[in-house]
Amino acid sequence: MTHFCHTMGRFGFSLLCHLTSLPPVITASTLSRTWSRRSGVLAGSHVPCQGSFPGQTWQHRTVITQAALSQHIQDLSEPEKRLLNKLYDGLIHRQRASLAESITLVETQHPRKKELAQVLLQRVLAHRRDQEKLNGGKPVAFRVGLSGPPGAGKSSFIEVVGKMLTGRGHKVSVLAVDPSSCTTGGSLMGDKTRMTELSRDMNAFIRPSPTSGTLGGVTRTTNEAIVLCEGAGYDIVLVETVGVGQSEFAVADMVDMFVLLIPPAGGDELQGIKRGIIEMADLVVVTKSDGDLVVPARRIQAEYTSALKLLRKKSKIWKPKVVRVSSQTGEGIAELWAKMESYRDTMSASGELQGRRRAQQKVWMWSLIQENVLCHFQNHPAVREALPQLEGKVTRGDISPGLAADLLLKAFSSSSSSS
Ligand SMILES: Nc1nc2c(ncn2[C@@H]2O[C@H](COP(=O)(O)OP(=O)(O)O)[C@@H](O)[C@H]2O)c(=O)[nH]1
Ligand SMILES: [Mg+2]
Repeated sequence: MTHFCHTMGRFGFSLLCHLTSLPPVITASTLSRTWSRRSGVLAGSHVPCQGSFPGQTWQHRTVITQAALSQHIQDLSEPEKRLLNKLYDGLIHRQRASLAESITLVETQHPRKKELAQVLLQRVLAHRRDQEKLNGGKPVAFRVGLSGPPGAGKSSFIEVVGKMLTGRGHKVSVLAVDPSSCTTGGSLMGDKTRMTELSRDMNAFIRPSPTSGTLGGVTRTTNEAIVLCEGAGYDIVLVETVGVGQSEFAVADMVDMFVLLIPPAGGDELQGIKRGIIEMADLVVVTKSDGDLVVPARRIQAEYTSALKLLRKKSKIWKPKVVRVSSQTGEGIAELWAKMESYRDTMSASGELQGRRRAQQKVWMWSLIQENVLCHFQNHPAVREALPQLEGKVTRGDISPGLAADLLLKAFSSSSSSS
């Protein structure tokens, strides 16, 4: 176990190391067992072993959480404590600089700073729980994901909606998840340019995703940035993502409402929109419904309205709608927001929204575990040693990929549990 924690050297596993003196917890062998159920781990949401804590009571779990955190805090040096206090105080007193600095902390790749970020997040989460209690148990912020092909008009839409909302007294934060940033350094979306007014608004906070790292890393930090924005008093959190790769599915798993924006363009441009993502949408918005584009916008609206009727429903009580707006003329924007509020109120009153959030917490935890475990697996000495030869055999067709994977997992789990 010591070896496991040591080689891991990443957040999560050092926390687990702190926990090892407190039974019962997830151990390396539990994780290895989880790993051996390969298909589940790779399938993400269908992970068979849910890492439950057998025999635990609620109080027991609370004790463990507190013990883990206090153990963590004991390890903090004086300057680290001062830094965390400064960030936390600044954050809950709604200082933008503290929010920006806190997000930088959660985005770091530095192992120690990652741990500090988790301590800060725990404190902010506790603060948010208190706020929710004061709010009668209801969420303090509304999280909305906005996705669509490049050029669909997402940023222009956020600029107009954002300004309308700050004008009504809301505090709006905008987080951008840019999957292209992982490979190209951020070409698709690195534009604050369409949000010129919003970026000058003192009641708005705009933050692009970091320009390096894996999609898993970027989505982790987005999830954590949402918590920080809420802690800093932003009651509306908009998450913009380009409909490329898996990022839109990741965003759909971190928001209360997922909105798909579609431009009034012809077949080719819409080909890239995946059926799966239309199923995830709680609302479809046809953008740029102005001037010559009104006619094609109406046609697309009709097409999507009939397409939605054939798709699997995501919610028991909410029927996804297709609306038309123009960020240029402002037409349909206020009505659209009214629909989004009605969604929030309906889903919240039925408890479905809270249920979705609970499920998302679990998805989030598992994506962290996957990110960490995969990294550990790839860096494991036994795996590194066996990998080149087995990869060669698989590509030559000497052995099946399934057998190679089993052999690698065996090498990994046997040396993990013996260490
Ligand atoms: N006619 C019209 N053009 C728009 C509208 N909204 C955005 N655009 C244009 O569409 C292009 C892409 O907009 P942008 O907001 O950057 O799209 P994003 O890539 O989805 O964020 C820009 O040239 C905008 O000026 C609109 O409501 N009407
Ligand atoms: Mg954009």
